[in-house]
Formats: sequence, structure tokens, C-alpha cells
Amino acid sequence: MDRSSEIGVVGLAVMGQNLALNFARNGFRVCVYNRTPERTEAFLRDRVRGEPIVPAYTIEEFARCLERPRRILLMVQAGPAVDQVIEALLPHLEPGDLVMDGGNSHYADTERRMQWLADRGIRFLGVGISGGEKGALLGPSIMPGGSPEAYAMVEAMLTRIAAQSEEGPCCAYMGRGGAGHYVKMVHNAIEYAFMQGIAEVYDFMKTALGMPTEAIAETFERWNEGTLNAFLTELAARVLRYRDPETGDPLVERILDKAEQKGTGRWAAQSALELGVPTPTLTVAVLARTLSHFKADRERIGAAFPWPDRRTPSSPEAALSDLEAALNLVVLAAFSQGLWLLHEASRAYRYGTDRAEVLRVWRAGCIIRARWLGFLREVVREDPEDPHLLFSARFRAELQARLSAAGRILREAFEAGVPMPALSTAADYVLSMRRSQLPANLIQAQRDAFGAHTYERLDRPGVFHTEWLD
Ligand code: NBP
Repeated sequence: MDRSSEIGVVGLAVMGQNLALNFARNGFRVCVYNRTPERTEAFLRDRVRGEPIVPAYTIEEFARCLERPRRILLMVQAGPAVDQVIEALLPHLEPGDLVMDGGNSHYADTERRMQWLADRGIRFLGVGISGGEKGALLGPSIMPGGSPEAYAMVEAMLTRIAAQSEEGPCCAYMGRGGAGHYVKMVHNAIEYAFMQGIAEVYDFMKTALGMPTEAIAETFERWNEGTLNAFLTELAARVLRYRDPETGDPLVERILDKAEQKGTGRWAAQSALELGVPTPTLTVAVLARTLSHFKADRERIGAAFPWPDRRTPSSPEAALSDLEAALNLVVLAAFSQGLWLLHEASRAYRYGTDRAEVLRVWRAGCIIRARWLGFLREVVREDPEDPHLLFSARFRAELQARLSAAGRILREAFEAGVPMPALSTAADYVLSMRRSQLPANLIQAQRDAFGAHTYERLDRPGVFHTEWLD
């Protein structure tokens, strides 16, 4: 088996197993290694059915079984495990070999590892992979970043195992340095916002409209036929339809209302703050998950803070139509903010990311795949250098058509005590970005009054300070 495998996969949890099978089913010879040998044995016994996959039980054996230059994909837990695996691999690698990290690593860690390995002549790619376990097996969306030479070593393999859309394989070079993991992080931030938007309209249907879970599922199914056609819309409907085998009730209604997170949404919010890019809808989706954790506090406060929690709007049919428009607004605002963040990050970190290519790669295979992506790509291509989708007349028209509906929903939601942070921030984002004059003049005057921070004037150039309190 020496030197015969075209690709090596380290880490055989769900993602690694399915990617190894995906490579093998596309005709590539694969060598697999996992720290705990029992997992490798179970994989070969339970899942490998004649595919060209060979196991290695030591790192030495693993390095030996790969064609030179080696191509290795790490699918281990993000964080210190990636460094530990690289440490273990290093003595067995040679200049020219390529290591890819396919996990959800932080883009700054990816840049550090890239430098670390470059000093030893070894190439490194940070590869964002989306699609969950099913996507990994049947065709994920793949976002590789690093040097173009490193990408050229695996382009044919990655584009072969990726999801295929009418616009080509859902894998493309995302740019230099940590671009691949940065793009995946923004993907996840948009995913958080989309899911938060879905959760809010579900809450509105349940609380303000009093709809049973089945009817809410049916509504998502109907919306999935239109502009909201998306993996997450369909998934919401399917999850809402699922009945608990034990009780016969919709399982979702038996699930504790605390949402978990693994970090990519928070990293995106942190990066946006560092770069000075406003991404309110992406950020509030992270905060909403954090707030959900304070269940006991919410129960205590809620008991002492009465508010009408059920109020059917005068026309439930009209409310549903407005709600569909409102969710579209959340989705469009989330993409708009995410793409602005990508534009600024690409400029600040010199990634050279082509956002039209990003949108093409998100077209299929990934969690945020949605009908809107084709339109968004056309908008970005109108002028790829524009940071904002909001500069596009076509994009503005889509928002304008939905903003009033969002306002009506927000008024009803307030009356019914339904918090809608993603929708509120989406509407606020559009309203703020269309205002040539914001009240920041008063903030600046106060800053100057208490801290002599100075201000600029509208009517003449220069920097001014006033003794406001004399
Ligand atoms: P996990 O994130 O659960 O990681 C488990 C794997 O990491 C096992 O193979 C484990 O080996 C290995 N590992 C750990 Br933990 N510490 C290690 C160490 N110090 N040295 C060597 N190996 C170590 O697996 P996953 O859910 O398949 O995800 C893999 C990566 O892909 C993660 O970064 C994840 O965020 C990302 N991702 C996951 C999904 C998804 O849907 N799950 C989607 C997209 C991306 P062991 O068997 O010896 O414990």
C-alpha cells in the first residue's frame, strides 16, 4: 500500500468518514487515520464497501501510504487538536507536501499555521466545508483559501467531490491566507441570522396568530415554493412536522428553548467589530442564542412582568403575507451585511476574494443555499468593487417592496410581546443606511462637551472644539 493513496484524511468522526467515502466514490484512492484506532476499525467494518480506502494505524504508516507530494485533509475538532495533529505529522512530511484543514478553524489560526508550515516548505490550505454530514458524503460546498499553487494541487479533487449546481461545482478558490475559513465564518454568521429570522416568524405565528405547529409547517412549505426557497426553510418545515414517537406531539414543542453555538457566529461578530463593519443582524443572531440561555431568569422576570402574549391581528391572512415579506427582508439584510464584511475583510487582509464566486459556491451543498443566491450574484457582478448591495437599484427595489410589511409585523409583534431582534435590526439597517443624516451629530457634540474629543462641521472643513459648559 506504500505511496499509492492520492489523498489522506485524518479524523474519522462524521465529517471525516463521509468525506473519505466521497473521495473514494469519486475514484480517488484514500488513506485514513484516526487517533483512536477503534474508530478507524468501526469505519472500515460498518461503512466501507469495496471503496478504495486503506487504513493507517500510526502517523508514520499514514505518511508512507501517500503519493508524493502528499495531500492531506485534516477533519479533526477545531482548536488545539489541529496543532497537535500537525505537530505529529511534521516529522514525516517533506517540502512540497500539502496539508488542508477542513474544520471550522479561526482564520487567524489558519494564517499562523500557514506561516508555521511555510517555514518548513510545506503548503497549507484553510478549507471551509459546509453541508453537514450529508453534504460531506454527497457533495458539500467547499471554500479553500491559501496560496494559488497549493490550491492547484487539489483543485481537480475538490471540485469533483463538491456539490454541483447549474453554475458549476460548488468549490472555488476563495483567496489568499485565511480567506477560506473567513468565508466559511461569514457563511455561518448568515446561517445564524437566517435561522434566527425563521425562529422569529415561527414565534409570531405561534404566539401572535395562535397557529398550531402543523399549520406553521405548512406555511414554511408554501414559502419554500417562492422567493424563500432555501434549505433552511425546507428544514424548518420538516422539523416542525416531525412527531415525537413517545408522545405523538410535534417534537419541536418538547425541546428546551436554549440554543447552542460553537463559535463561528461569535467570531464573525468580533471580526466585524474589529474591522468597523456594521453587521447588526448577524450579531444579534448570536446575542439571541446567548440570551436564550437565561431560561430561569426569563421565567422569573416574565412572571413579574405581565404583557399580552396573544393578540390575533385583525387579518391573519394579511399578517402571513407580511411575515413572508419580513423573513425575506431578514435574509436579504443578512446577505447584504455578510457580503459587506467580506469586502472589507478581503481589503484589510489582502485576500483577493471574489464575492461573485463565493455566492456561486454557496449555490448548492451548503446550509445557506437559497433561491436568492442567483439574484445576489447578479447584483454583485453589476459592480464587483461596490461594498454594498444597497448601491444596486435592483437590490433596493427588493428591500423597498418588503420594508413596510416588516414595519407592520414589528408593530403587531410589539403588541403581542414577541421579540423579533433579527427583523428589527434588518429593518433598522435598511432605514439607517438610507439616511444621509443620522443623529450622530449630537453624540459627537456630547463627546466633545465631556471629553474634548473635538468634532467636524457640516459647513466648513477642519477640526473644532467648543467649551460647551462655560
Ligand atoms: P469533531 O469536531 O467532533 O472532532 C472529532 C475528531 O477529532 C475525531 O476524529 C477525534 O479523534 C479528533 N481529535 C480530537 Br477531538 N482531538 C484530537 C487530537 N488531539 N489529535 C488527533 N485527533 C483528535 O468531528 P466532526 O463533527 O466530524 O467535525 C470535524 C471538523 O469539521 C470540525 O472542525 C467541525 O467544526 C467541522 N465541521 C463539522 C460539521 C458537522 O456538521 N459536524 C460541518 C462542517 C464543519 P478521536 O476519535 O481519537 O477522538
